[in-house]
Amino acid sequence: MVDVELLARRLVEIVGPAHVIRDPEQLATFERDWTGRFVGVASLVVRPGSTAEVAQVVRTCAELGAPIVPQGGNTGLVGGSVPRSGEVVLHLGRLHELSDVDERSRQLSAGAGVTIAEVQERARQVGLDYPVDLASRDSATVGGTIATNAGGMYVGRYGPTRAQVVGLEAVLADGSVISRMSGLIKDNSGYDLISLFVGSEGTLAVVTRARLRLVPSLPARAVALLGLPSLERAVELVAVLHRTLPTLLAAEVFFHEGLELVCRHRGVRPPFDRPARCYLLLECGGQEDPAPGLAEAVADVVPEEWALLGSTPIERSRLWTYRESHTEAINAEGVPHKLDVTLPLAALPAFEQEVRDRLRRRVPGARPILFGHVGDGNLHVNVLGCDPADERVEEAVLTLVAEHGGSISAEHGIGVAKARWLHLTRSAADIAAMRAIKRALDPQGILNPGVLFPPEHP
Ligand code: 2HG
Ligand code: ZN
Repeated sequence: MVDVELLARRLVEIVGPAHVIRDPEQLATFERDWTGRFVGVASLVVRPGSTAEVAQVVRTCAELGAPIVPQGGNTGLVGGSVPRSGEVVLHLGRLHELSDVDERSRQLSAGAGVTIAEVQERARQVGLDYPVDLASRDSATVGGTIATNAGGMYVGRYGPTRAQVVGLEAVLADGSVISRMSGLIKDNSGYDLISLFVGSEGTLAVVTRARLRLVPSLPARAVALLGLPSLERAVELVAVLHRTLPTLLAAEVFFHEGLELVCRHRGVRPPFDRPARCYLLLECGGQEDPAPGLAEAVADVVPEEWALLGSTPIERSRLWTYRESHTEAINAEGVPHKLDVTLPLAALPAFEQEVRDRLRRRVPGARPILFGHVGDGNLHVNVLGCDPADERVEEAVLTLVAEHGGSISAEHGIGVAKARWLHLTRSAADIAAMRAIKRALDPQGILNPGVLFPPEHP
């Protein structure tokens, strides 16, 4: 048993009384995830203000055997950033330093608590951009997006978070600090710990700072929204457009049932006079206006009445709203099951049909709402209408993913939500190797227990 009184006293000595939270009312916001599906109890929340303080906090927790749940913007969707049963929540929000952009290397350094929107804004001041972009940009943090290897809208063009992280500072489970912040693009001196820690979901180390690669900004943008008869047609079109439209940055998909929800929730009119089965949103970017090229490419592939073009910022954001508002519109209806999965593109259309059938048959009342990043084969299968604890939903969806050769997590991570199903798309040898790494770096198992791996001896 952890002596919480002693732990709290020791942590107050490190960070000061203002940054150790124990009041139940204040704790509540740290104990619940954004969807409301994952709610737990924290013994306390500690908010260190520097890497040195994080190191001391982790060392103290290790000494007293107190498990830790690192937390950033708490926008994760797999329950990986909220406590389960009395852990210490290590909140990284005060690590808020953001460097100027080094224009020679096109890089900047950011503390774990800096938001993605703040990184983007700093980059844009000098004609660059941070290419990880997601609807939760104003709350999601550098540390959290690194822990989950977040993807977002522009992965097809720029890769996920892992591709942007050129340096990292992290605190290991014994309180030692690893700092590789020089931002060297070429550096083959031993194991690539940076890549290993990105996407490790707080189970191997606590990320405190990162060196991030920036890309030239593409200020001229254009968006098109197409109404299509099927996901199969969307997949075909995206394959063609990748060849013929070099300015293509994003290819997003949603369906009739999600659009209805969004229109109701946001009070907006549907984009077309008649509903389509599937909607494909395309975004192009360049130094010069990509709208004429996009319009021409679209005109070649869909009838005029099923295409809308947005070139002004207002028109573009109106079209993006249909896609970006899915998450909040779904949450406004109830607590969803969220299954972020990825499939080989050839299997995506069959999966989309079968997952609806399978859910209907196996989980009466299930209301699937699908959307995602079609260019990456990444669908977000959201399911309303079932008890949040009803794991038949996960079972039905994730086994189908495995049957089609996909992965049970594309960009949100495994968290606690999917740990039980890791074996579906990772072999026994693979899981044993991952467990060996976990044991080597965190022998006491204090970093984010319950996340990623199922219990070894259930
Ligand atoms: C998105 O693509 C995010 O909008 C959230 O990854 C997905 O809410 C979801 O399931
Ligand atoms: Zn997504």
